[in-house]
Amino acid sequence: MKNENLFAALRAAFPADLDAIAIETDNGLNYSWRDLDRATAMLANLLESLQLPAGSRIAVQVDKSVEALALYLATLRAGFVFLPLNTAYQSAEMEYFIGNAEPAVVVCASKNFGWVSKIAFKAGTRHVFTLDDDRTGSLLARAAAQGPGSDQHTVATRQAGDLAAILYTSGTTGRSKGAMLSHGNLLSNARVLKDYWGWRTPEQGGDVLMHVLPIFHVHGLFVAVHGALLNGSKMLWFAKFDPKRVLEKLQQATVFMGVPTLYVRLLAESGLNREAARNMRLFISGSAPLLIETFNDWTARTGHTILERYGMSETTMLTSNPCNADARYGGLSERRGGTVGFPLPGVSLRVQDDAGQSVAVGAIGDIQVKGPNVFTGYWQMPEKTQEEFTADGYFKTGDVGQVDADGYVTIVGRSKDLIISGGYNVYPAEIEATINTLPGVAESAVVGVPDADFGEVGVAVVIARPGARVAPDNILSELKKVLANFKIPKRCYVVAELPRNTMGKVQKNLLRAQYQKP
Ligand code: MLC
Ligand code: AMP
Repeated sequence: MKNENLFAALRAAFPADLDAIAIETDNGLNYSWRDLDRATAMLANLLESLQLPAGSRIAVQVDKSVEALALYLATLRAGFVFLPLNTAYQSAEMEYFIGNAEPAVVVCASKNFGWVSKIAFKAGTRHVFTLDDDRTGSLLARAAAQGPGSDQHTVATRQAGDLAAILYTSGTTGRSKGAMLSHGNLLSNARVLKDYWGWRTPEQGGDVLMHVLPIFHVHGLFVAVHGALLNGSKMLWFAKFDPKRVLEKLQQATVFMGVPTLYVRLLAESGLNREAARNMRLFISGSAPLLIETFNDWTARTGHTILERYGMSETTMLTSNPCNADARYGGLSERRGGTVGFPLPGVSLRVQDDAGQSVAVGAIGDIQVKGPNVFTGYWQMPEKTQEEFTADGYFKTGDVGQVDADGYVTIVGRSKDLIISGGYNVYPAEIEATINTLPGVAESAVVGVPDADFGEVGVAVVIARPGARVAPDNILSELKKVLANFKIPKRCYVVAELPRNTMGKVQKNLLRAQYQKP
């Protein structure tokens, strides 16, 4: 039987010289391709030795490190299902994810072992390991203790439809949903992007990816990592985004991927100029709207045109501005600011009105997509899955947009009530529900307002119960105790009433306009 395991394809793309450097870290460590092969083999052997049931989830909440990346690759290699979790998640959030996904293995930072293991064991998890960003922790100790031969491992055979990863995305109502992505979803998208973004072969001079994003979301984990590995390209690995460090090393890179906030922060550095970017081939932006000013300023300062693309956890990448001339669109090669480019090869994208009819060219409607990259459904939520697909199999993205006569897609808004802050999704419904449990609070509304750094940030507007005294600062400090830090509204107001329409629904557009400026 053909092995359609994503790791098998990534491993096959390793260069012939396994002693060449695959990853160079920000703190001066070099990992060869052989190191990656051995580390993933050892971790895959460890996972297999645990005698886990088929399809077991391996939930991981650890700081970014090459070993954390190896754990992801080892999970694929052994044929289990990877479940990455944002390091900002706090205990109530973790309790939900672990309770919902019922992972067989949980890996966490040793500083969090106490509370994470308590949650995990309560949820029936059999194994909890630790992994720290300084190459320590019980996971690596156990892997190292396996003895001779443990650095050899035959990649588990998996079919394209088998599950490779679950990514939790918050819901506009209710709790987060786990998007199930298969080996085929991830590999098909990685192959399309390798071609579409013109990753260079060694004969063409090769590429070097500067990797600065977290590895618990689609952008850093799939788009960036798969891109480099499938091309056998070296990565310059940064544990955290630091614009000064990026500029120091930029001349050693050819490809950079970031959310718009990273571009805004780099533009604030005087060292960003043509010279710093002279060896670069491609700057890619996504996960949130890139302002046209950022797009234009970048070109003026570096001489490079940012390539903006659009994707989601449920679908990985959907559209992209062209890297080279796109024969499907009359040979157009222009990267148009404010647009997210063309549907990627293999992706069908349509824009529909409320009646379920496709709209005219240039008209605005709901973006729906279909393709080999589109996820298989939400983990144990068949009804939610059904709700999000049309009868003819298109996924409803919740994004609102238009396609122009040349084929460029523009996202103009969202039908889902969602704030995207610095590339992270924040769901007002979740924040409002948490605020509403606080003493003295009658009701609340959270809206997104423009922000120069994060693109958009949350603002909370709260109504107190009759006779209760509620202080905005207290609300924010209470939220900090239970929610990931990036979800905390940047401002909070306590007011007498919320604007409502005739149906009694809060008019968030009015709140957005009113609280746009501090
Ligand atoms: C950090 N903070 C944020 C924030 N990140 N606030 C709002 N939005 C954010 N994104 C706040 C913290 O709460 C904290 O506040 C303070 O900033 C400092 O925290 P930090 O962790 O030191 O921040 P920093 O390192 O500066 O992080 C900023 C960032 C980071 C932009 C580098 O947010 C980031 O890496 N974003 C990328 C997210 C990403 O990879 N998205 C891809 C999703 S995939 P306080 O008050 O506690 O001090 C996807 C699909 C697709 O969407 O298409 O790609
Ligand atoms: P996530 O659920 O974290 O995967 O976020 C996916 C959402 O991010 C999409 O549905 C879009 O709303 C948004 N998004 C991703 N890329 C872009 C982009 N280039 N421009 C605007 N929005 C984007």
